[in-house]
Amino acid sequence: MSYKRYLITAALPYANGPVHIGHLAGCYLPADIYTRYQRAQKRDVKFVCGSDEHGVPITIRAMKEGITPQDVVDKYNAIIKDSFAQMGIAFDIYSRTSSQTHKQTSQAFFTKLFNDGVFEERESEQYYDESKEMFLADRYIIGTCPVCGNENAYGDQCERCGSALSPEQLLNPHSALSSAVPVKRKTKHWYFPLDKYEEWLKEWIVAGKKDEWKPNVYGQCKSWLDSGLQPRAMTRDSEWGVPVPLPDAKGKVLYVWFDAPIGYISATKELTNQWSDYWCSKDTKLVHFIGKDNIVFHCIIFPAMLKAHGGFVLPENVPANEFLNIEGEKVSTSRNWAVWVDEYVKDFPDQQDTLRYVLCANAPETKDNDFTWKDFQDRTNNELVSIFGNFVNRAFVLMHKLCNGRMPPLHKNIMTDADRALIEDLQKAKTKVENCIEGYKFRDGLFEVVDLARKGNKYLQDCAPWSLAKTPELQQEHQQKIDNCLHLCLQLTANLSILVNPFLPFTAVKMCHMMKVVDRMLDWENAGKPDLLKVNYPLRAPELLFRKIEDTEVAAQVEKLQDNLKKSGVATKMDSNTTPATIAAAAPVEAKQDAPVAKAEISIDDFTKMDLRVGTIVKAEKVEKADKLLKLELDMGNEMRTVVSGIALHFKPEEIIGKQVTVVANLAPRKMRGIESRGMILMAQNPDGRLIFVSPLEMAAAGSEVR
Ligand code: B3M
Ligand code: ZN
Repeated sequence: MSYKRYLITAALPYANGPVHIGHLAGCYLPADIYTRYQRAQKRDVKFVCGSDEHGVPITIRAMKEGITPQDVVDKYNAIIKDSFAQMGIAFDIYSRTSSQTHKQTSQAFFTKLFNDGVFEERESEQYYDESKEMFLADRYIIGTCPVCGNENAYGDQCERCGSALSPEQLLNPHSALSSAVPVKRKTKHWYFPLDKYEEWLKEWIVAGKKDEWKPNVYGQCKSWLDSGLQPRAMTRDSEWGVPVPLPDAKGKVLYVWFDAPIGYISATKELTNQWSDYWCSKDTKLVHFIGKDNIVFHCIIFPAMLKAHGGFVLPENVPANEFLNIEGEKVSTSRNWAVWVDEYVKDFPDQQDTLRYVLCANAPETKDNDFTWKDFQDRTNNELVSIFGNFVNRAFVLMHKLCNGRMPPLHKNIMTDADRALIEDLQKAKTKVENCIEGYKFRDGLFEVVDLARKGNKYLQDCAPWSLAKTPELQQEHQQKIDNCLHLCLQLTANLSILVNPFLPFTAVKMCHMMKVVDRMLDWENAGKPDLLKVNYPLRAPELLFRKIEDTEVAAQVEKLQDNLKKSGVATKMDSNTTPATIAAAAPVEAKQDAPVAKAEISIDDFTKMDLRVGTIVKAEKVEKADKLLKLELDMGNEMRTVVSGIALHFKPEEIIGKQVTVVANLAPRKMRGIESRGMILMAQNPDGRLIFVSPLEMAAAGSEVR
């Protein structure tokens, strides 16, 4: 189906800290690549984003820094906005949810649902600080962790042992604001009846979207839908947020996940008077780029809100990336284990495209990935510099040397098969890159571009025009061949600039400058043409597109990470002295996922009956007419085994090849869909329903016993 307009959103970052490269890789860079490509296609596109300035994360940060929430959002909004601008993330608007437009828009949205009788009013018991006269969010309750004894555990989590907690589980609970012992108080909130939208969501997602949406996104939605949806409170007791627009709602604000996604609408309103063309028309393709921790809000809650309101377009796709770890460890802002974008641009001035390249080439598109500074160096030096940069540079230098600095002609009568093959590669690359970007496979798209440069390098190496020009006589004799080679290399360069533009926009602009062409040449329709540069046109001297990353730079960055970690000392206690007389957003208690039920005791003999082994997945394929099942071939060391496993909604066959799994090897064989399954693979299941491989931490020999 073709669309008249594109509305592209990127998750609104909380203005409670700077953005790190995990944010870029997860959401903003893919969204920017996609948008730049659509713009180059001359499509009507709007790219909106802004700071998420409400909610507990903001008030917590205010408390930590001893400043007001307003100070917090003013400070970080400016830093974040600047980081994006520096990295070339080209939003049409970067707004803030503290804007007047947003207040009006989100209140009007709430009022419409209220007037239509959508909400259910409910009373619940919440922790309350009597001395501060306010309800307390879970984060504002501190006590002793029942698991590890840490005396400074929060009401939602212990940061020492990582246990997820509820305030009721804390021993000796007290308020982080006053040290008072909190009491329970009744409070009223407005709940959105998600349960009533379950059927509709199933129809829309399960019946409608499963082939389009990424498996990780679809899988999470499916597991939420399968476990049944509950009404969810859309208001909170707090002074920080959008006030609930009802007469009997003093001290209550909209839940941050109610107002934040409406922020996409508010931002579009601020951008253009024609905002409703984008939001309220079926011709719009709405795409939400997000990180994986935001899936349920964008795929279930916000669409249900839009549906309840009526009149709005629903997202066509919600591409969510997984997480990017740093040097083998999860990003942690409290431990300061992160690479901050504002620091990167200071440490590596004018190297934005280098980071864009590495983050895209290593994007966590299908699984969590790892960023290491060594890999940053390797990819930059071995791919960007050696392949892409080197090709462009050589083509320009040789053209200046052997063709008087002008675009040489193409002598058709002496064209070789290699010449024709290069033209064909250049023509094919357009469609390949296009398909990748349209399918949200940005890594693959980027590899196609680099691959084209690689082909250019090989072609140039094989023609070796320098060897045809060893002496003036020789050169004269071979000038036509030399012309052809450099003509094609330069046309290829022009094509590379168009194809690379969505990914590395700074580089594309530099290349246009060298070729003395206007930016319009970067229009996507020009890709695939072998005659973009005019014959005899004088071209500029080459500029350095990329530079090598030195070992010392890598070492300095690794050291910086370690230093930050040491300096952070991990904040375990909220300092109540620095607490401004501020706000605590008290979240109504939401049903926590039940812990798995413990099973009856077994003897050691029971255990040793099990034959557990490590298997390596060598083949995986879908089982026909069974959308949950994958047929796996496992290398068990001394034999191959077929195992049928119910993991197809969670993993794509191609992404699990090579993974090691723990196998219950002596389970009685069982026929499933006519296939004999010999054994079972073990998986961990997260509370959110996600499945995680239970694999050895290092590669083990296939068939190794697990004891
Ligand atoms: N601020 C969460 C986050 O930054 C949240 C996203 C809002 S998108 C409407 O991860
Ligand atoms: Zn603990």
